[in-house]
Amino acid sequence: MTRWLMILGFLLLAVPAMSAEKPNILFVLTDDQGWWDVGMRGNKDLDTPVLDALSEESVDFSRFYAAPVCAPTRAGLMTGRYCFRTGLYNTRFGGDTLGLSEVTIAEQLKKVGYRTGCFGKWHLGKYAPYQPHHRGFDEFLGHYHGHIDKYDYPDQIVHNGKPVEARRYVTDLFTDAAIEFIETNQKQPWFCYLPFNAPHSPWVVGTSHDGQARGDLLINKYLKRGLELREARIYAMIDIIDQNVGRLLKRLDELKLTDNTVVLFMTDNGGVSRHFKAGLRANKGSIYEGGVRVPLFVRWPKHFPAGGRVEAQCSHVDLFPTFCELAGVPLPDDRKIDGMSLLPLLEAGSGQRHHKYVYHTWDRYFPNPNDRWAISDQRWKLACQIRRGETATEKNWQLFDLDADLAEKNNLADKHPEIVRRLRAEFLRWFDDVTDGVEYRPVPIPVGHTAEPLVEIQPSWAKWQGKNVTYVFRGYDWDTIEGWKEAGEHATWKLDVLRGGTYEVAISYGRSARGGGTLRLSVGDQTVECTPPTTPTADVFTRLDVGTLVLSKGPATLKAEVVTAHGTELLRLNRIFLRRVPK
Ligand SMILES: [Ca+2]
Repeated sequence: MTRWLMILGFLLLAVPAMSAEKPNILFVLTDDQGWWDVGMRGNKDLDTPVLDALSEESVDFSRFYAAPVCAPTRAGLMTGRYCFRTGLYNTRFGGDTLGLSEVTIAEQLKKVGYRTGCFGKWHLGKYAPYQPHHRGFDEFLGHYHGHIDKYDYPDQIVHNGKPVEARRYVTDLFTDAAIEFIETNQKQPWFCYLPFNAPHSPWVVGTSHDGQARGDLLINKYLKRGLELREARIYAMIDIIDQNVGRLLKRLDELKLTDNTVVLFMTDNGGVSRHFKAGLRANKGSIYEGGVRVPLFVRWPKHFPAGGRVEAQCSHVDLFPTFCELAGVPLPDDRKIDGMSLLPLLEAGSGQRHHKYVYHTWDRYFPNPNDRWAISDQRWKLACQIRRGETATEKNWQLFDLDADLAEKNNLADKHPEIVRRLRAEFLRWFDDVTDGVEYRPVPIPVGHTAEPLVEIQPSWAKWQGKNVTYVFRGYDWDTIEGWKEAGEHATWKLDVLRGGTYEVAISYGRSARGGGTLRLSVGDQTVECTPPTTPTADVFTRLDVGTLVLSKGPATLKAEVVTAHGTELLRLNRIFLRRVPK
């Protein structure tokens, strides 16, 4: 009998506690909400009662770091690897595409029976097969790009690859979809990733007949507190996020899922609001604390101590291994995973040390180890950030004692040259490691994928050449290439033709009555030409069928070129459409 009890006891000990119940994971990520944009950080002018209460039930990370901008953080969240390892290096120009050899957290969790949903902003690839429903998510409702223009009745929403009309304010819409996903899948473990696109610009609250009243009330509430209009709009958007997190948590309670659901709240990079900064320096895009320090709090009742506080510096790349450990799925063993599971810190509800070093860098174009970078060893932070167009020297290096100088005001580099040398050497070692053997270039646009017979070729992926021709950023879907004035001015796109065949070619464009001319579109020796008619103004876009091109399988270059132009400009080119004609 004793022997059997011993064996039983051994068996109980041998089974990891986690395998008995795989917790659901609800991961709420917001966009451009700063470390200071929550009431719990001392922000008295912003109402986030739900987030404040959630943080008290959670383990709160006071030194949690994301990348300075959107897509790099998302690459790290999805893979547990710093973005440069994944080939992702930008937020636009096709450099915001997560390489297909990467393993996403959704793919990992599916291995052990999770249902996976993503509702919101993806920003890791626009085209099939880079879209989330091809990267491990059973369901995706949201948008692919870095931002959209219409937050109320949004027009750029796709559901598992299909465009849909959406009759809601976008934050309410994504929350509805997340709740429906949770209700549908409540009998099995699920991973619900909810990357809200708010409060990213444009700072739009309600504008529709049934949304404007709430928007006006919220904006007025914050204007009355003395905020400027821009700030009031951002706070109103955060207020709506808070209300929606409240709806989610209430539904978890009603479904009796709270005890078996790990809830995380995090933001994807530093904030853009300026009304209250909690003492942090700079904003989104910067390597100072205001650009990279973000809120993270994590709740799992009866497992993680409510009110816990972790002071150790941790990184967004840590969530991938944390989720894997929670779900009981081993990490991929064929690649370097930069993150380390946060589970020991979460279970303890405290901790002073985790990563020996965290690293920050961001350049608009390509990885650059010299001009905008920082490294911290928990106490000491070496930082360099210079204006664009300048070249950094050692004189630009600044050393801060984060324990004593949260605001990064007192440069101590001259006093501690040995710390400066150590941190700079470690940063360069890291940079060389994460960029080793990786080529940074826009991913060629896949054309002819079976899931996407119609491909929209967008301006931001182009290279353009000519005296006048230029790219104009207006929020991805409204971008143009304009200024086509002289014969030979052109733009090119790299394609990867997955299936050869005949493709119908159309363009979306605007053309002033004062402009006009002939545009040639070509792939290799295949060409079509068009003379776009005038549109009501150059900023009103219409669609024009141009003809067909026969494309061969493999890499190709699509070229748009001025044949003749007269007047102000040939056109403003907003899109090229390639649709594969079925055989
Ligand atoms: Ca962002």
